[in-house]
Amino acid sequence: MYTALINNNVIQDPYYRDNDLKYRWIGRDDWTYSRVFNVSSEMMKMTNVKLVSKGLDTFATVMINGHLVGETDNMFLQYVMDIKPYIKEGENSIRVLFTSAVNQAESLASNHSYLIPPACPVPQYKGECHVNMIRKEQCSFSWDWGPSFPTQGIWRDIYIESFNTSTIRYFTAETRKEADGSWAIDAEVHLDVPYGESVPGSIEVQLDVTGVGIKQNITLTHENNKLKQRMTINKNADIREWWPNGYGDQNLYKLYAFFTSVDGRSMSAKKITIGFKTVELVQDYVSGDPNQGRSFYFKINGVPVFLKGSNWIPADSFQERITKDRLQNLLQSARDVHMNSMRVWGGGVYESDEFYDLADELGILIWQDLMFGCAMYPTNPQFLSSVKEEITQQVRRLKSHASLLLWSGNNENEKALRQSWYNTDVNFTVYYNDYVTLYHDTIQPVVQTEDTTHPFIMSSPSNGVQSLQEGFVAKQPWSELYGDIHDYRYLDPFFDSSVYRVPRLASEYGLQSLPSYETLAKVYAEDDLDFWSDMSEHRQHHPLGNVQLMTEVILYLNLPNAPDRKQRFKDTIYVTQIDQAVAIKTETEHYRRWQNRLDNTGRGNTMGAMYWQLNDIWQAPTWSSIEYGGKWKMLHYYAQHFFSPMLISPYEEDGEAKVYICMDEIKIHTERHAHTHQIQFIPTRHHRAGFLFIPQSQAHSPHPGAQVSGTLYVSLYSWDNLTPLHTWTQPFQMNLTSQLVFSANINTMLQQASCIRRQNCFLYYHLGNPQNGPTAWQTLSIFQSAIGLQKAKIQVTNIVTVKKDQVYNITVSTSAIAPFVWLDTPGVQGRFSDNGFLMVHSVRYLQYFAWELVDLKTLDLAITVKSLMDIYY
Ligand code: BMA
Repeated sequence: MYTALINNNVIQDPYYRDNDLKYRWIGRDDWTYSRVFNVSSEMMKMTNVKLVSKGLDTFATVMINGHLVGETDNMFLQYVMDIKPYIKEGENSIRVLFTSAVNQAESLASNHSYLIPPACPVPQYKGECHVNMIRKEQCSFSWDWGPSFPTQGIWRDIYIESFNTSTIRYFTAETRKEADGSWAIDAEVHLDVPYGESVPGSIEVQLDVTGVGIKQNITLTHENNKLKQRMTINKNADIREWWPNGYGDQNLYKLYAFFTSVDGRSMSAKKITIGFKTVELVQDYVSGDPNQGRSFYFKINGVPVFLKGSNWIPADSFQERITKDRLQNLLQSARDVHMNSMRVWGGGVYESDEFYDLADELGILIWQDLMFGCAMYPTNPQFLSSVKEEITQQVRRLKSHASLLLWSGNNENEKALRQSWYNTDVNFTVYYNDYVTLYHDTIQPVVQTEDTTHPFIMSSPSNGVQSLQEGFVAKQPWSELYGDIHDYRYLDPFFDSSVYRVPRLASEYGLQSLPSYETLAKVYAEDDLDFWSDMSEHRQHHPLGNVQLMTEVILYLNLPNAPDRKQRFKDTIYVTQIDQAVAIKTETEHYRRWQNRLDNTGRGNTMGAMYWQLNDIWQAPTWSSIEYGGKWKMLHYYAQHFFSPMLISPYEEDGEAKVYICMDEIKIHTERHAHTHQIQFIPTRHHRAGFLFIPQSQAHSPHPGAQVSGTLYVSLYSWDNLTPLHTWTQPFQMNLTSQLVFSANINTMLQQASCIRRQNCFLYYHLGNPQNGPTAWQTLSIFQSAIGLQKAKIQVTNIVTVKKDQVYNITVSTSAIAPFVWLDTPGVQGRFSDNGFLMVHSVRYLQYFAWELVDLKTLDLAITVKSLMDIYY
């Protein structure tokens, strides 16, 4: 109803300033939608006429021509209502009367015999209470990165459907690899057959590959309304596997289902897109000692995949504004920085079909949370039956997607219960029983009956099978030895990898930053554009968030001191983005380095790094790497490097500079007609710079990588000179996906290079050509104490069109070493090939990719550039 009010000029942009507070009344009021529609005589002749609502948010009464046809209370359900008795040929009316979700939640809470906590969000969220009592997007009542807009309305398609005796309601498929290497499809066709009907007919399922299909005669009744059929596929058929981004192609196939009744009165068809892949969640003991815990990693088509990804939140408070273009831009941005996975977080919504279609096409594995997050939930019969229906429908809708990786029962509720975040310890048993009733007794059986190919975990974070063994709520669901972890540290030296934990898989970790000035200026008034303004405080929902942000800055950098207030705000935004980028880079690389190592307590074999959070719901300080509107923060550019298939990862330990190389881009060639497929490495763009590739040996467990040899160049620079003081070379040979290739005492290196002290120098690494191969750099002190940095004069010296109005080559030059070179194009939408980088050469060649057509002159005028020393006056 907010967008309806915007479109009718009743309200302003709800995102503007503190309009979220001014418009509180909207969510507390009731809203009714009505219209007239026509019914044709053909439709009237059909035996069944139904109103199908793919999404009503949330408490609605549906009236047709003044008759009640149905009531709803779950935003995530599809409702099918019989309207035949109430319609007539010609003009009809429909009214959908919504009641306030805020009021409903309130009254459900007050009628419940005990408190289901948390009652309300913390005051900083400026939100509404008791959202856990209702089946609605949990963050629509506010979150620590988002406003409270408790929407009401018709948020997905609504239409009238007519048929005679039956129609296909759900069509799903599971792909399965047989022992002999051939594929099979388990197809399921569910039909809607009214009581009392008995419909003889046939169901046909057909793959868009010649010769793969089945036809089955069946007599349908209300009780016997589905066909479940295995289709085996001849080994010679042209079937190619679906792979996540970086591991091979995203081969997709169309699967069709047709129903035809013998009397010809009913015909129905549905199409889905599927991919051939297998998923295995491996949870084996990591050593002979069971106290050292279990692994937690995924094999896709038998290949262990290190999950490189992030967390997805709803892309807007108003779901109807999320267009396919916006989804495409966000998911393409994820793919462009080498992500192979994404977690659809449990406090939002089960995303749209378009979202999962894009994930299929782009090779993004989806870790699908069920929509329960950061709360306890009720277990009264009405709630449970609604949940059961919700999970059934959503699993049927999503399970056939090639991109689906995993079902996960909830976000952080196991950990919250164990640590009594919401004071549940006052009556632990009650809340524990509710937990087990909901996730173990109700949800798990539904997921596992409806989908036999994708793994299910009860919570994230959890200890996986160990949580189950410990009664579904582990003693330490945050353990490094089992399952996944969520880990946040706001006051640690984020640039030092020794502060981070060594888990099996990190599915959440993050740090905040501010979005760009350009993005904030759209919703801030002139006077708000200051880090310490009331508006900046208003939009910071994370308690003490802004103070933490400043504390983090002074751990690493000097504060910007521009005399001009606006400039200082711009520079402050820039430093928060630097911190966030450096922190998440440090932590992610730390996880990648632990891929093939175990320490003597059993920690290690880390197989996933999914930072919090990819996208934003509005313009505010948050953990996102992409701003509301799509603009990349510095972190997103950094992700391109720290998720690179070929990573040079330096860090310091015990006075030594240590360098790992991590590799995981494996190109798979499937021999089309062979019984087994062969895995080979082929050179990719990074690898042309003088690498020798040797066929992989599968012998190295658990995560075999390439055998690659090459040379690492290690240069020591002083901050005041573009020519390195000294360069060492280190030949290496990789046998694993992640391996230590260089280690040297820093003091010795400083001596050899004749650098006076750490503060004056830094290390720079590359393999082959530093303009297009992987590079890395490592400071030897924090920037506050760095000596010798000059105010670099950086210029864009040349812009050349590559593709008219869309792609440009850009040359940047510098007069001195420049950290965190930041190019921006205020007013023009697009991205650079790289940004936020350290400039160690006098020239750097980049590309600009425009997201809307822009001519050369406009782009040239728009480009701004700055680097670290520019913020000090
Ligand atoms: C985790 C998430 C979110 C939250 C984020 C940042 O707890 O699951 O609930 O937004 O951390 O605080």
